[in-house]
Order: sequence, then C-alpha cells, then structure tokens
Amino acid sequence: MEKELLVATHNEHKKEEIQQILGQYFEVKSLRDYELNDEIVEDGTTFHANALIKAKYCFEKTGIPSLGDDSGLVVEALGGRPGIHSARYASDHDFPKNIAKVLEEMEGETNRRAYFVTVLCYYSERGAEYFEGRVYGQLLEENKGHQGFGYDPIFVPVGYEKTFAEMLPEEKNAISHRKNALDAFLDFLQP
Ligand code: ITT
Repeated sequence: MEKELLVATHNEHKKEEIQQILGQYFEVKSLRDYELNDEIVEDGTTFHANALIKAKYCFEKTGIPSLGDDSGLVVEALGGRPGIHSARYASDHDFPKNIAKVLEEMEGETNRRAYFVTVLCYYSERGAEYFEGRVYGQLLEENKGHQGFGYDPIFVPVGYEKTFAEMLPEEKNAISHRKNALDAFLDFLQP
C-alpha cells in the first residue's frame, strides 16, 4: 500500500487530478476523507505563504504528509494583480465579474503579457518544500470559449491561438501551471 498524501482541498476534482499524476507514489486523500471541515484561513500575502498555511494545517491536524496549493493570474501591466486575490478580485468566485474587472483595468493597454502560477507546499516531518509551475500567455480583450473556469476565457498560452477555455480539459491539463508544479514535485519524489 502506498503512503498517504493529504491534499488541502475540498474540491474532489482537484483530488482526482492529483491522484492521476501522483498515483504511483501516494494514495491521495482530501480534507473530506479526514473530516476536516474547518475553513482554513488563507491570509498570507504571497502564494507561498498561502500554500504553506494549508499544508501545515493539514499536517498538524493529521500527521500525514500534506500538500497545499495556491494559484492565480499574474498580469504584468497590472503590477502582478489580481495575483493572490484572483478568486475574489471583484467578487468571491464570480468568474464573469472577476474577468470584467481585469478587462476594464486593461482597457487600452498594449502589454497583454500574463501568466498563471501554482505554488505547491509539501509539508512532512521534514518541514516545508515548495514547488512552482507557470504558464505564460497573453490576455485577450474579450471572452472566448466555455471550457475550464476562472480566467480561462481570456488567456491564450504562448504557442497557441486559442484560449484555455477553447481547449479540451486534457489539452489544458497537459500544459497548465498546475501540471508544471506537480511535475516539479514529481522530480523531487523521484529517487
Ligand atoms: P480552492 O482554494 O478552494 O482549492 P480556488 O478556486 O480558490 O479553490 P486556486 O487557488 O487554484 O483555487 O485558484 C485561485 C483563483 O485563480 C481561481 O479562483 C481562478 O480565478 C484563478 N485560477 C487558478 N487556476 C486557474 C486556471 O487553471 N484557469 C483559470 N483561472 C485559474
């Protein structure tokens, strides 16, 4: 039986995605599997701090090696916003409103460079280790596509002519920031 890994999410979809990638190393568990129902307060000021808060909370509650993650969209011309505020930029997990706010702030801006980032924190008996993944691209001036979530309809990754929201999940998941961060974690796990 593989070692357990507790992933600091209530999102079963995230758990499945991680299980698929890390399945040969870990049996992946979610907060729900451990009945950890408290809201974890993510009040860090960086992606790293928030990933640490989640992973450390889980490890301290259970003693099981834990993985916390924090992701967001970083826009060069906006000085890095929405950044750690991506999920609540205009309104909590209201993706159309959050996109509208970014597009409004980007009106007339010719530098459309942006990237998605994921920071993972692996917390075990040995303390915290961090892994980061990015995907670079350009922001459109309007929404295109209906797949995915968050800022996908306005983000075109480098080397493509369609948005993340116009890609099939497999296509996006093969090049995403989350995938790149998990690959970095895999490299670390490899003997
Ligand atoms: P949990 O913290 O509950 O896991 P979340 O939605 O807040 O869910 P993330 O930290 O992964 O999770 O992402 C924060 C926000 O960043 C998310 O709500 C989106 O607005 C944006 N984001 C992250 N990854 C994205 C992606 O692949 N495509 C589009 N937007 C993304």
